Amino acid sequence: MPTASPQIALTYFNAPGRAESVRVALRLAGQPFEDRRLNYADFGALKAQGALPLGSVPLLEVDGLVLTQTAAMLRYAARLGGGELYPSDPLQALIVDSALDTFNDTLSNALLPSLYERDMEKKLAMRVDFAAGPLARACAYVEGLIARSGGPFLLGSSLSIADIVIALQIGQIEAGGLDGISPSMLDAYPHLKGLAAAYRAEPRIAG
Ligand SMILES: N[C@@H](CCC(=O)N[C@@H](CS)C(=O)NCC(=O)O)C(=O)O
Repeated sequence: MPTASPQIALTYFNAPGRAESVRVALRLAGQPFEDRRLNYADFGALKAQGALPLGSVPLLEVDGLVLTQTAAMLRYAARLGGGELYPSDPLQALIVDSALDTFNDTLSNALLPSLYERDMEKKLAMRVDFAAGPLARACAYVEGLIARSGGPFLLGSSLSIADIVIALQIGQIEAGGLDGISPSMLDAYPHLKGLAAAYRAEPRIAG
């Protein structure tokens, strides 16, 4: 049975990747957690031992129970923090989940093969396809959702778990962190750039 103050450990690579949003959401919830960071050898060893239920990370261990799926972890962190980061209204929650899955699931999975590609020429060719296809579609879709609310965040003035995921990924592109993806491609998406800027300026993030 869960306790009032759960013992939590988050396991991921020593990188932002999929886990950074969960780290941020747990911090915003005021929830202490052990931040377990793996190198590739550690990851391989855990996988070989069968310690990763789906063969992947992040993992969230709550009072000894090992769970997977980033989006579920984010919703859990939001509930631990009193629900501020996840709306109770069904339609608002649907919008948050839809944008969250678009960036955390669809986009991350589409990017993954090029992250693993070692041949730079092939990697850059994959990135051209990624930018023109999944990235452009995801950006246009979420741009429209932010425009609908008036921004700066997905639902307007209040930060949600989807904003954390989107802002971290847009921030990576703005910083030139993805080979072959020019930060200037974001000029077509002023609301996404505005969301990332508002996230960085948010006192709970910036402070
Ligand atoms: N649906 C899962 C996907 C997790 C996932 O694909 N994790 C990647 C790292 S970002 C991984 O562990 N890849 C290594 C592998 O599959 O061998 C989630 O959202 O947490």
